[in-house]
Amino acid sequence: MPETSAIHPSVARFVEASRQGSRYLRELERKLSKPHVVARSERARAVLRVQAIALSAIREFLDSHGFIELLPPILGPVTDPGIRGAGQVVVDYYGWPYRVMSSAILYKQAAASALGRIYFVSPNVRLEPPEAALTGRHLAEFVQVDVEGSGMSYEEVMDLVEGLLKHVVAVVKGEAYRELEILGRDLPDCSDPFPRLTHSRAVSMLRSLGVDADEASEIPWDGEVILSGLFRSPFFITDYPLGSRGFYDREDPERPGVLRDFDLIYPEGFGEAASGAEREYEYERVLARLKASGEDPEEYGWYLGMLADGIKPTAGFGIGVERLTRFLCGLGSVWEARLCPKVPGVYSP
Ligand code: ASN
Repeated sequence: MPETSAIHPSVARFVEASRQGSRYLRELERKLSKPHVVARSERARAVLRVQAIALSAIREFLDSHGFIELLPPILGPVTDPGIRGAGQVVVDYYGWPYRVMSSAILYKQAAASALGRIYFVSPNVRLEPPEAALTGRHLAEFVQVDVEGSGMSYEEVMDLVEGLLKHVVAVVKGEAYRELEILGRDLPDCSDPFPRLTHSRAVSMLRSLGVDADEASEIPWDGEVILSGLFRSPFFITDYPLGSRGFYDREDPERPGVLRDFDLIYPEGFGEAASGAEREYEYERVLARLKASGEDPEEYGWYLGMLADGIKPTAGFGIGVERLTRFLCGLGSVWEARLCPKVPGVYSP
């Protein structure tokens, strides 16, 4: 285990409180039933102001790097299945079963192939399992800034998201110092290059701490918090194993079984910030990956049709806005980063 001082006290307090399980959740449900009261507090107003400043810093950064903002898709015949077991929301769209976007990944590939560098500020819905309410970092409804560029490598995308986060932290430190003071948040220094470690290195680090982690799978949620607590600055985990992520993360042609992808992780126990990758874009390869991940290619008609026509290779990432807010403000749980949060399994307006 890391020294406890490396985990931010508010994360440690949340972990402690959430041990009460359903008692904690009932208490939360009571609180969330009155959003007008919660939002009146000085603390909530400071959090939402930091979020607004961060969001405009993100737009400023991406716009100045040649990305154009597109309006996000909300509904579609199919959506991202690579969401770690979370359920999708199906609505009746004139008799067709349509999905509420769990992520805009399929549309990002279409858009970046045609337009070059694009982003969506994209609302996503994922019916996470109820136990995700106790991780402090899951909401059933959240917003991610979903970025994609054609012809980019995943190394270039990591440089981009690193630059973006550094910019946001600098702007927030400069423009929101009063809010950070109200929140008692002393943001860690993010100016040094972010360390990059491979997935297999991350797994061996966890194992050496006695934490169960598997070479063939994603890093488990609790393992990620522990790893995150070992670092003083954000860091990347790269090169996830084939089968552990969405079918669209590109397999390295020279290293079969290894994906050209990454997660960006916040320090101090705050966990995942962003995930990204180079994409599979060739029809045959995508078809094979879809099938291997248990998806029905029939459902991906427009997408496979697009790939059969041919698209450019693209790469990108998505950064969660509520998780970013949680990190910037030093919040115990991500629910504080929304006016009316949808915490998995918790009834709320
Ligand atoms: N936005 C992520 C990405 O670009 C995908 C996701 O949200 N599942 O890789």
